[in-house]
Amino acid sequence: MCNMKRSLSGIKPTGNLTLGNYIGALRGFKKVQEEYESFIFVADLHALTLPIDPQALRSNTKDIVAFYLAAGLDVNKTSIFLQSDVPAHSELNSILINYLYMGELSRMTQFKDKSAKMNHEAIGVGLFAYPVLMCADILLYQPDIVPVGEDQRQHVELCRDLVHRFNTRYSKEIFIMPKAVTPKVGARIMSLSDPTKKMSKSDPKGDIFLKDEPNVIRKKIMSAITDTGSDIFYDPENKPGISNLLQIYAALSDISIEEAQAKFKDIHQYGEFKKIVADKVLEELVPFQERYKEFLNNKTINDVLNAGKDKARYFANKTLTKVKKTVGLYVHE
Ligand code: ATP
Ligand code: LTN
Repeated sequence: MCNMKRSLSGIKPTGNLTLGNYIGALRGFKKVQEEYESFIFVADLHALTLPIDPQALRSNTKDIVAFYLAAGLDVNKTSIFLQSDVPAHSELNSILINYLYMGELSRMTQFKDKSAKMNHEAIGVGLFAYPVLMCADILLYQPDIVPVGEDQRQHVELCRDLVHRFNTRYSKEIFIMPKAVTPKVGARIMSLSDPTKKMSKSDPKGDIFLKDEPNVIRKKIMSAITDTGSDIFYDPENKPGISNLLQIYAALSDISIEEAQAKFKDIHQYGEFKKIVADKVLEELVPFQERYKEFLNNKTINDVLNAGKDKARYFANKTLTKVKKTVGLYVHE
C-alpha cells in the first residue's frame, strides 16, 4: 500500500440516484481520487434497513457501479466494491455496536426522519443501528477524509466521537480520526417541488433522477417551484426555490454562489433563468448518461467488483485483526 492519504465513501442502493446524490457526493469522488488513495463502495447492507424488493436492490447496486464508472472513477486509483463482499464490515459492526450508546443513536436526524412515520413497535433494529455499521465502513479503511453531502455529516461526527472513545479506552491510536468533507457548493440540494426539503431518492417528489430522459429533466426544472418576485439572487430563507436552482447552477459550473449570482444579475425572468439552469444540467448529465449506459452493457462491472473486493478485503482485514487483538479477542493463525 502506498503512503498517500486515504479517502472512503459510499452510496446506498435504495433507489434511483438523484441530482442531489450526484452533486453532493458522486461528482466529487473523481477529484478526490487524484489526491487520495480512494475506496468507494456500494452500501448494499445499508439498503436492507428499510424494506426493499430483492430485484430492485440487485439492479440498483449494478446501476451505482455503472454510475461510479460514468462519473470518472478510475479503477487504478479507486477501489470500487460492495459492502456485502467484505465480511469485515459486518464483523467490525458486531464489535463497535458495544461502544455506541442508545442515546446518541436516537439523536441521529436520519433515524428520526425515517422512523417518524413508522409505528414505534415496528422500527427495525437495523435502521436504529445504521450509524454503527457506517462507523465500521469508515474505520476499516483508516481514511483521512469521508466525502459526503451535508446530511451525512452528523454520522461522521458520531464516528469521530467513537474514534476518540475507542482510542482513549485502549490508550492507543487504533483508528485514525476521519473528517467529513462536503462540497463547498451543493452539499444540500433541495427538492424541486418543495425547496425547503432535501432532494432524496426515497422521497421522489421533486427529484431529478440521473436516469431521467433529458426532456423530463428539462420539464422538471422548468416547473420547479419558485418564489414571488423576478430577480435572481441567493436568499435560501425567503427565496428557497431560486436559491436552490442557483446552487445547482453554481455547483455544476464549478463557481461560487456569488459568481453565479453576478452572472444572472441582468435577468429578471424566472423562465429565462430556469432555461439556462436546465441547459447546464443537461450539458453535464447527457454525456454522463451515455457513459453510464455503456458501462452497464459492457460487462466490466463484475471485473471491477472482483478487483475492488480483493483490495478492500486485504485492507479491511488488517484493521479488523488489529481491533480484535486490541479488545482481547484471541487471534490465532
Ligand atoms: P435515502 O433517501 O435513501 O436516504 P439519499 O438520497 O439521502 O437516500 P444516500 O445514499 O443516503 O442518498 O446518499 C448518498 C450520498 O449523497 C451521501 O453522501 C449524501 O450525503 C449525498 N446526498 C444525498 N442527498 C443529497 C442532496 N439532496 N444534496 C446533496 N447531497 C446529497
Ligand atoms: N450513510 C450513507 C451511506 C454510507 C456511507 C458510509 C457514506 C454508508 N456507509 C460510509 C460514507 C461513508 C448515506 O446514507 N448516504
